[in-house]
Amino acid sequence: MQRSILPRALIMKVSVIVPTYNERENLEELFSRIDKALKDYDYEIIVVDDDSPDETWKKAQELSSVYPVKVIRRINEKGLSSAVIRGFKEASGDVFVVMDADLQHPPEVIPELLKRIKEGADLAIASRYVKGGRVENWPLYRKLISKGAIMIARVALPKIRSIKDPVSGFFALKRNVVDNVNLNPIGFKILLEILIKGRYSRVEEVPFTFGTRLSGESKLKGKTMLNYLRHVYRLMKWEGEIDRLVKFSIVGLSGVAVNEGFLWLFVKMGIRKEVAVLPSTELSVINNFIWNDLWTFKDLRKGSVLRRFFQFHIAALIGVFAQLLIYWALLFLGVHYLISNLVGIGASFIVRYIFNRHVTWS
Ligand SMILES: Nc1nc2c(ncn2[C@@H]2O[C@H](COP(=O)(O)OP(=O)(O)OP(=O)(O)O)[C@@H](O)[C@H]2O)c(=O)[nH]1
Ligand SMILES: [Mg+2]
Repeated sequence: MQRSILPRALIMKVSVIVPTYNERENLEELFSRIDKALKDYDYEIIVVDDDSPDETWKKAQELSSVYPVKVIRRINEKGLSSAVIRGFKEASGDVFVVMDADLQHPPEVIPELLKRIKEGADLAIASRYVKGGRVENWPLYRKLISKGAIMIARVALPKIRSIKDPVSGFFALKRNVVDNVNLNPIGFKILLEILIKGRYSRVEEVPFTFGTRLSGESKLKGKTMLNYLRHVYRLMKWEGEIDRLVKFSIVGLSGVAVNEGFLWLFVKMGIRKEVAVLPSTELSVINNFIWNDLWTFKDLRKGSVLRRFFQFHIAALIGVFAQLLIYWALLFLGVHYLISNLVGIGASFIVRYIFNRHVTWS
């Protein structure tokens, strides 16, 4: 349908937000391809440039005589996420699209993202990791780092565990997902921030091929994994997941006390030490289950308590296996047995927490 014959109010306006830093060479092709892709839409492009030395902002201003481009030149601020957040503030559309300037995000995918939004999604992610999506020309190590980073986020933040590419830089969203939401500009994965703090109910992923950079240089290469982990940690805190971990640890410690106490009691009662450890351990598991169910995960109780009780035992068993595996492996590598055991206990704690958080109280 031609936009000219539709009443304006019926057409959704799209704001394409493009953060840039030294992307002068890419703008012309980027704008022309966006323009083609969005020929059926009322749209604007918001370029947020951090005073690029190659004068990207100037080039964008020049091109604004040909395309509907609004240029924000930030002088004293830097950072990808804060640039996107600034773009949200400047945008006048009902739907926002966020994408890179270097054509690794093909503009031809935008109509599919918008289609999903029109069909009811609040957020549509162009995804490298759903069926049909892929990354071009990445060496194995970069793929592994990317996948590993995503896995960490999905495990640490259960809210987004079903999303395959929660760190994509290419996505579309309804304006109200982020309207009046206080997004933190520190992390550079703005989508992660939106997925945790935004207001939405339906998210969809659209496959796309993440291409090779057309021109210019990568800016994020030097950014460390540590930065990313800090971001995930902050979001865990925000979600209350850190509080949960702390509660789970306290309950675990109470379990140690229960275990030791009953072991002492049973031995005093004349039960053989080799045997007394079994009921005392089971009593500590029961103790831990009760407190975790009533306290740590009280907001996540669903269905039958027996099912949870059973799954909690499975978690405990997996924990024991993990502990022994690590213990024996480290012993084999020549590590001191007490250190080996400590690392094993740590591993057991982590697997038990993950299993319980994602299965028992999911
Ligand atoms: N405004 C602004 N834009 C930035 C900043 N850092 C990166 N960008 C832009 O954000 C987008 C993504 O950055 P890239 O360097 O392409 O990151 P990448 O795609 O992970 O890395 P490559 O695969 O090497 O390209 C590009 O459009 C950059 O120009 C920044 O500090 N401020
Ligand atoms: Mg890039």
